[in-house]
Amino acid sequence: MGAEFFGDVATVNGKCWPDLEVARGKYRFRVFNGSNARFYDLKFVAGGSALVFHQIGSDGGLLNAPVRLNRLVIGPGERADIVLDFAGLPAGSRIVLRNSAPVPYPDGPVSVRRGGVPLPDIMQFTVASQTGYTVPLPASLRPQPITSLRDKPTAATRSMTLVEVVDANGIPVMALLNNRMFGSPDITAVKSDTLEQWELINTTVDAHPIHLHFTQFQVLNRQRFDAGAYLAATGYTDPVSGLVVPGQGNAVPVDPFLIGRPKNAPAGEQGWKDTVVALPGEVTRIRVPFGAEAAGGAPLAIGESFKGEYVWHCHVLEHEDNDMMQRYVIE
Ligand SMILES: [Cu+2]
Repeated sequence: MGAEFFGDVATVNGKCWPDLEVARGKYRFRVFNGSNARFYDLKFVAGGSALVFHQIGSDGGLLNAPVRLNRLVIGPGERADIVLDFAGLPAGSRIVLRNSAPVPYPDGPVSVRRGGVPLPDIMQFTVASQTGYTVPLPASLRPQPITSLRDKPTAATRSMTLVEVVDANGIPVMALLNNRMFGSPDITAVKSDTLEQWELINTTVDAHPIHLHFTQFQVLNRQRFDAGAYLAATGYTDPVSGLVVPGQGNAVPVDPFLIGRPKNAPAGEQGWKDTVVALPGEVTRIRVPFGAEAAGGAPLAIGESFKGEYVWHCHVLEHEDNDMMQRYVIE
């Protein structure tokens, strides 16, 4: 796959290190990570401390209620709507949007070849003297709460693996879903208007923001597992070299390899998502509706049902292009 490219400058709306003058009030920022490979761990730093802000939306719309945060981790392709209140800051205050995410995320460089430079400063806000929008945030953000898919019946639970292919020198050459190349005819078929649980089993050392086309899903939980033992059980690896052979073997259920207990998705992920970060050595469980009627008629983020081919892929550009993208078909 070659190493991911990590640039040494970030742009915000096309500008390098911009400064935004703000009134003393609330601002809604629609944050989208459009970087090819870089994750961000963001804080709004004023006078050495991180400001509290509220997340009000995820990829697919508003959350049920504002979520109080002082940092936001966002992977490529993910979105978050946040509200930051500058009302309590004196005119002339400067707030720097700072990033502390190691790259590759989450553990940083494993070799010079895979190194990424840190990118601590993203942009600045300067507080002006005039008063801005000071109306309090509503306690609830939706007329009806989001339909929880947690206890809805599922038509299938699928083991979906994230796999890295390295050469004999340990240099990454490819990343794959279910150990299949993009052109493989061996794709997942789902039934229209059904709910499925996909278990994103990340056997690699990197985090992957996994994006499904067509639908908006919910993140159920994450749980650690023994990646080495799991990989051995899939038949993905050559028994002599120990290297993953693309196209070989099949995903198996991760249950016998689980470690510890599942962790529920954090509050900022308790909304509609179409991109979810699958951390290394973890299974990330998502509940995916494949059509508007997938939860017995309860309202979903998607309002239509379609059949045909869609794709799911990692949102790290160097991964999806080489070759971490698969078709799936809704029948
Ligand atoms: Cu990836």
